[in-house]
Amino acid sequence: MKRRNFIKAGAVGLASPILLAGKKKMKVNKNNPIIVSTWLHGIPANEASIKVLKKNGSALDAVEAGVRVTEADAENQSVGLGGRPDSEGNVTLDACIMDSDGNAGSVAFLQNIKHPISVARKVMEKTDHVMLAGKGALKFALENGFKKENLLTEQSRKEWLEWKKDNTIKDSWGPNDDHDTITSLAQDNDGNLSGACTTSGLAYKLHGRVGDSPIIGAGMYVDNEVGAAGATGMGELVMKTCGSFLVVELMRQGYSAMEACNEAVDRIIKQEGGKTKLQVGYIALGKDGSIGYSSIQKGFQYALYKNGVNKLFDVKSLL
Ligand code: SD4
Repeated sequence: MKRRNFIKAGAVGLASPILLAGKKKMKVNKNNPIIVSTWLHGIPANEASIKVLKKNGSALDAVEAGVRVTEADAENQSVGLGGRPDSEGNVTLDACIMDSDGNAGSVAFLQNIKHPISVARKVMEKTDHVMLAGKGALKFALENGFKKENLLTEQSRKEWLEWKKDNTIKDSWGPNDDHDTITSLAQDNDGNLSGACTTSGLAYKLHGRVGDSPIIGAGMYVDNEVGAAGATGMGELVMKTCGSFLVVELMRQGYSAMEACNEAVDRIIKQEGGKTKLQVGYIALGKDGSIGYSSIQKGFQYALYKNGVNKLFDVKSLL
């Protein structure tokens, strides 16, 4: 392209309605705290977050307190303690957190620490890095006062041994219906947004596999001017479409929280050739207090705290 044409094309781009829409100032929801979290375990997580927000706490403290409840729940086999192990019997955890100033922290492939979300927060607050992984993340956690514990419960160990009897990685690795990562998004009294995401990832994954959940912009993303979004489901599909960033960016361009979630799910379906058996679900929380949610398959649920009520909702799937 000749330089003059290039400049002309650039000028047309700048004047496009999409970009102008992106400059629109959004109404800010204040003094009306909102929390939206994935799945049924979002209900007790929201309860813990509400306590923080009712005391005028920050959205950041709220989401951390919320997902810590899920991480500590040994009955929950998708997050923290009691999480299903990888194919070799190791519980490996992924988590990320992001605040209203655009700060972010994350840990990936972390073992033997019950609260990866709090390690992620420490990475955000105590280092110049965003992400620590594996042995380095564990070393950092131990140096910062976290205790090493066995996270493989008897129940999860038994199920893994059963799985090992008649499954090989090749024929069975992939999605199952029992993976329920928690992503939680909150807006505090000041209207500020934050988000947290934590998981043990796909059950019986290959040793070393990291999903979308610790990746800023994939598993979760916050832009305090516009909104926040988070994901659950098959992480590979979320990573390949930069899912949570996409949802927030679409909101910046003028899409509603709901339209943005639907478009991000639709993007995955298109990329998969129009049909897939895999599941991905998104939740979104707009700066104006609006809510969005969407999923590929039936079965996705989200827990919403708004106007003093904490309630579980079913999501109508796109496929
Ligand atoms: C992952 N996204 O590791 C996670 C799994 C998940 O609900 O979300 N399960 O791919």
